[in-house]
Amino acid sequence: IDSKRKVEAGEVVFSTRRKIDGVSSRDLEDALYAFGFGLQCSYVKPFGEGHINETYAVYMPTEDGDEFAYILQRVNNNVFKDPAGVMENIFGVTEYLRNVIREEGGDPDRETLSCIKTKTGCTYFEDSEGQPWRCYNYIPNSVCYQLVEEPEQFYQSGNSFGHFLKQLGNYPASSLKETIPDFHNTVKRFGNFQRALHRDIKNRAVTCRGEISFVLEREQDCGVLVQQQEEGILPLRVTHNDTKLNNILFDADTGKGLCIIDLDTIMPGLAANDFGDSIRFGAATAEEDEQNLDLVHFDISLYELYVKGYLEATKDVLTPEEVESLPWGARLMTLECGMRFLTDYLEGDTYFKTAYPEHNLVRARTQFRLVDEMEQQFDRMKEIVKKYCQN
Ligand code: ADP
Ligand code: GN1
Ligand code: MG
Repeated sequence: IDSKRKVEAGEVVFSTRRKIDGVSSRDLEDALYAFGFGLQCSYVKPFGEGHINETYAVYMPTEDGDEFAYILQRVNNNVFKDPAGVMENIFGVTEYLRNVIREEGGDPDRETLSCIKTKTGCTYFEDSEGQPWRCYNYIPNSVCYQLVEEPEQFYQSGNSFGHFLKQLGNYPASSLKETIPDFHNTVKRFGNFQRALHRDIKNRAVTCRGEISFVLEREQDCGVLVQQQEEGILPLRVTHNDTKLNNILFDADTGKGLCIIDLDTIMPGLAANDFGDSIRFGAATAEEDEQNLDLVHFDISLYELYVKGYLEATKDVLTPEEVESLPWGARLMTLECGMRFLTDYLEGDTYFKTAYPEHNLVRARTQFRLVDEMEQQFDRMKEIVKKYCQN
């Protein structure tokens, strides 16, 4: 893509083929027109590091030059089968959050996403191939991290995700569509893994025997939180379900957590899973697809900072059972994610975007390394949670 070129009416913006159903430049262009930017926009470029959707930065001309003004996304409808339901959830939640933020004296335009409708008033645009596109205002003066750069950021992240849970405490959960059924049902995820292993359609099982055993040995663990939820010990709340560090924007000036983004998977779920998914991603010393496992560790001091931030925001609302479930959330979200990567590897990489054939296997390995280290430090993880509950 030539990111400096002005887009003329009817002109091809760029052509690039991506792994998941490459986006045609024509569809991207149609989407720009649908949201009303066709003629005005300066240029568009691919953006972000997500594994599922396609994200683009839309630049608009201003007196001082081109400005990053909108986020345009093509939603992966292989993963999200009901895009209208996804958008309904997001509109409902962000509208609700705007009121909560106003009551708190905050700025709703910066502290939650602002969705933009199409020129015809729809929540999303469907392109010629039936693929859904949606648009948000870009939140200016914000930063997003792939890896914790300063420990304080992880404290901020815990505090923001905790605050988010609290803000949505009274949201009518029953109005939410279950956009991906059984998304964090670790027992079902284990079942999917077993099926992929039995089918072994790509004959890849032979290349990952150690990783397969790692999962099979942990079948019992998969049921720990699911069972507590089914027995009514753990309540369902409105949860985010994809609480990676790169799904929160920080204020570029103050460094404080600013806005929770990537709301596609907002659904009823367990607090422990949101907590755990954050730990999985953010308390790791290397990126999710680091090939050198010597660099991949679970950093318990980062874990402690997250616990501190998270419990400061939530200890009044979580039940004692929920608080106790948090360390299990970390272990199980990490195991589940590794299992999902391994499943996708066995199935031939049909779900997550991959850049090379072993990409999903590499990702699974980092997750299992983290699980292993969490298991070894599990008592300490529980003590840390207790410590910040009492303060
Ligand atoms: P994905 O589902 O692909 O992860 P996200 O919605 O998380 O997509 O967006 C990808 C990236 O785009 C984010 O990590 C963040 O850097 C940036 N981003 C998304 N929405 C906004 C926004 N409204 N303002 C600023 N940056 C954003
Ligand atoms: C996907 O879209 P993205 O990159 O934020 C996935 C998460 C995984 C994550 C692993 C809808 O998130 O569940 O934890 O990759 N999202 C979906 O990095 O499956
Ligand atoms: Mg994201």
